[in-house]
Amino acid sequence: MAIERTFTMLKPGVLSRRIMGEVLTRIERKGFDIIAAKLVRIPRAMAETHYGEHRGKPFFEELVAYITSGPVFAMVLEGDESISLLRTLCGSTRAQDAAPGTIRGDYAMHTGLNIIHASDSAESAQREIALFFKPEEIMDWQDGNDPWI
Ligand code: 3AN
Repeated sequence: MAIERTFTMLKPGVLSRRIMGEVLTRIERKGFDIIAAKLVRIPRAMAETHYGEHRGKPFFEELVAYITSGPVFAMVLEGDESISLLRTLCGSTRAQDAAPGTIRGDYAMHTGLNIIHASDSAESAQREIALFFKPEEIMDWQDGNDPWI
């Protein structure tokens, strides 16, 4: 067991398609603790930092344009092995490979519009959490009887 924190954001299409509740339900039902959450209109420079590893790739401009096109819903999730568990729940990056039953598999037709971001490693999670949240915005709550972590 290793309790981890991971960063996730629901991309602009989630808000405009009014499916935030459905996606959040999947995240909560799985058992993650939501320990921070807010709507963010990402400035271009912040988007370029967040997706820095993709700078120069053919889809970079499209990615930055999409992620800055409207508010995202950014969250910090906590739970046992949460980084890899959330990646599994999201499904594959490529729309054609995302299995039905995963969030991307059920809600995304296009790789560039694949509706959710999830950190891919402990290092990315730490960097992304720090980019989006101040320490005081993270609520480390425990309900005292939480069987899920
Ligand atoms: P993931 O988000 O699954 O970690 P990354 O880090 O490879 O995948 O890609 C970041 C984001 O860039 C993806 N969520 C997707 O929106 C976009 N993206 C990745 N590969 C492509 C591609 N071949 N064409 C268009 N967009 C892409």
